[in-house]
Amino acid sequence: MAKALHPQYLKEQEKYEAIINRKNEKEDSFYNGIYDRYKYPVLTDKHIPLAWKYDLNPETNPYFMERLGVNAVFNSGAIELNGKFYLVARVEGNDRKSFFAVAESDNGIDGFRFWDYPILLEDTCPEETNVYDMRLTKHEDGYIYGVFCSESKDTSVNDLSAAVAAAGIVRTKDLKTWERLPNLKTLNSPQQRNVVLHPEFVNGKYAFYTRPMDDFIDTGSGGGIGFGLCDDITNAVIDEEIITSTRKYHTITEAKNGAGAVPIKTDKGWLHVAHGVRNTAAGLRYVLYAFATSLEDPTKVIAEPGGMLMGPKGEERVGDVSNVVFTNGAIARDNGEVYIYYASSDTRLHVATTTVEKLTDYIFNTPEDPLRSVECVAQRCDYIRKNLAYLND
Ligand code: M1P
Repeated sequence: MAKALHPQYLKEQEKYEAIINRKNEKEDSFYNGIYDRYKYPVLTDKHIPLAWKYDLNPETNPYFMERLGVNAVFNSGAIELNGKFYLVARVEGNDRKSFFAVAESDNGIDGFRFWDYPILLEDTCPEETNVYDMRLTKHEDGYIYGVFCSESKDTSVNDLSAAVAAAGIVRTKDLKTWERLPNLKTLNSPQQRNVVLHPEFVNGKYAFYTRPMDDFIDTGSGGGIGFGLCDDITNAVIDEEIITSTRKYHTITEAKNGAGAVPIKTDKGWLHVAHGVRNTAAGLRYVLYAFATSLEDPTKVIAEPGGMLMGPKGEERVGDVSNVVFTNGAIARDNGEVYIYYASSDTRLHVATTTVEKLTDYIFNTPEDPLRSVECVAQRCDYIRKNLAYLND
């Protein structure tokens, strides 16, 4: 017998299919030679299947009301498996709780469709209130690891908003069955966010990029992106964190920074796309920046261009947390293409495409930040002088 369906369901379902099937295209008006931006976001709240939000039975939902609304879809881990592109997105319900869900596409720039169900993590942490920002690492041990922020209420202080951030760890082989491992322990850092698992063993150990923090929002004495080793991923403990990319005064990383996508291995070094945060009168501003670390010693930064790789543009500037671009996932394909998935203003997810060759050129041949205006002007004048001489030659 045919099911009774609300007429509005049919209209909304049509709109949903139109969003999923919308072709994306490069944004012509944008050019910097480093990467391409795209006209449409790849994931938004409109990509959420109707069955996640509405009771579809007209008898129990005669007005076809959203019962479990979704507010935003943003920071996503990314991975390519068997030629398909997968995102493990941060989906935030109207209730402010985030969760993870897998979206799949054939080409990585459009057509992302969520699987039927979001990921239901094993409930191993009774104090955990919120989870978000999963980084997906295809590790040489054969597992795909998801490292994410596991947030709990801080009950040690008399402040309703006080929270503690830790790094949660799960692993899978197929993105369908997930095994939860104990949270990472960093003996010298009270809080952790933006933790990324390195894809290879280092000195025979699991290696994590960390972000030592004294507090839930402020990194305090945390000097930048850390790096630590642990023997056993099923009981991951890091006793020493070495700072790799440091925070610097009057730069895009002054307030804090954090590892983003899993680093990309090249002949010249590991390429990192991370985020930097500075304070402004309008609040924190988050941008992306890039650097490279040595193949022999992944803690050693060997190239770090000055300034940002990407900042929020146009509509990207506005959202639930405005003036933010953030990445926790990129896909580097065997053919050299790189897909950087970045969210804007904690509201929606976009893609920017480039190649390993271009990213390497950008990282190794873009000048460093001289850190003082007078030296920055001298740097720019030197550029202009060379260019004018070249043009007038
Ligand atoms: O709101 C901007 C971002 O804030 C956090 O990043 P960080 O730990 O560097 O401050 C994260 O919670 C991230 O999810 C969010 O996009």
